[in-house]
Amino acid sequence: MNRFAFIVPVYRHGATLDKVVSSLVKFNCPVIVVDDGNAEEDKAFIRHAAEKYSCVVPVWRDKNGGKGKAVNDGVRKAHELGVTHVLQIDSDGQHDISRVEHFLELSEKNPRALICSYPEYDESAPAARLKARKVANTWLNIVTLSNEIKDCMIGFRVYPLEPYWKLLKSHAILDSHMGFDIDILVHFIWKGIPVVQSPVKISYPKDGVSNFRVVRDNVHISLAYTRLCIGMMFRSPVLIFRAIKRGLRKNVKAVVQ
Ligand SMILES: Nc1nc2c(ncn2[C@@H]2O[C@H](COP(=O)(O)OP(=O)(O)OP(=O)(O)O)[C@@H](O)[C@H]2O)c(=O)[nH]1
Ligand SMILES: [Mg+2]
Repeated sequence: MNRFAFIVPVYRHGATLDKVVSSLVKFNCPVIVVDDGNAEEDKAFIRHAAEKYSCVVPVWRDKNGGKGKAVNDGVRKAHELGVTHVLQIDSDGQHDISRVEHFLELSEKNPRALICSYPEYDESAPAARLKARKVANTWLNIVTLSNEIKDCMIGFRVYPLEPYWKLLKSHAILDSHMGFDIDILVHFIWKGIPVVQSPVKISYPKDGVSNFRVVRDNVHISLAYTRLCIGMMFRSPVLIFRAIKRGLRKNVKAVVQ
């Protein structure tokens, strides 16, 4: 049996935190809420959640460091708590929380795997964000030499803790901001961790707060992919070998059918 915790990083999303946490309480798992150096107003929402729900474990970061640093601090806390798997969910309430149960079940069935969501957008999604995502996903195919992963940037995922912890201990360079979700996914794939994918609906509420900064975050994503391209070159023999194996498996399946 997996032992789960949730990790909810928070930056300027205090107002939507209660909605997210209140839907997670029924799973009877620790909900690690990471304050990423918020202003007092948002810190107060986190304090309030910790008082209201006994499952909330707050983690306080002095300064804002970016989603990557916040999630990694959440993983350190999860390790202290002795859990085996963490489900990371954003605090802005954009992810369809009704999918949590299904993702936990997928993780129970595939304990070694990273359970990775891919977004199903409605008409509220900004067109520029969708285009940027397509570009980022193309680069994912390049640095993994595979076209099997549908999305590289979504936050809604269940990570097995052991490989995540090893990655942190190995001091692998992981982006602190918007490149983080890409970086961590690619490192898991390079390590040969199986990835199970399932969709999650994403909505952009009209009054929603986005921390996305076009220049800063695109620079972070570009730098992350530059590093990953270099990493891919060193790993290319293994990645090519895996790609050939995958191709052969597909051919065998085609013959059997
Ligand atoms: N962007 C960002 N998010 C942070 C930071 N620290 C913690 N977070 C949390 O990380 C999650 C993702 O942040 P969002 O700003 O929603 O990023 P996103 O969902 O990729 O971008 P949008 O498509 O604009 O919503 C949220 O729960 C944030 O509160 C930070 O410094 N920057
Ligand atoms: Mg968001």
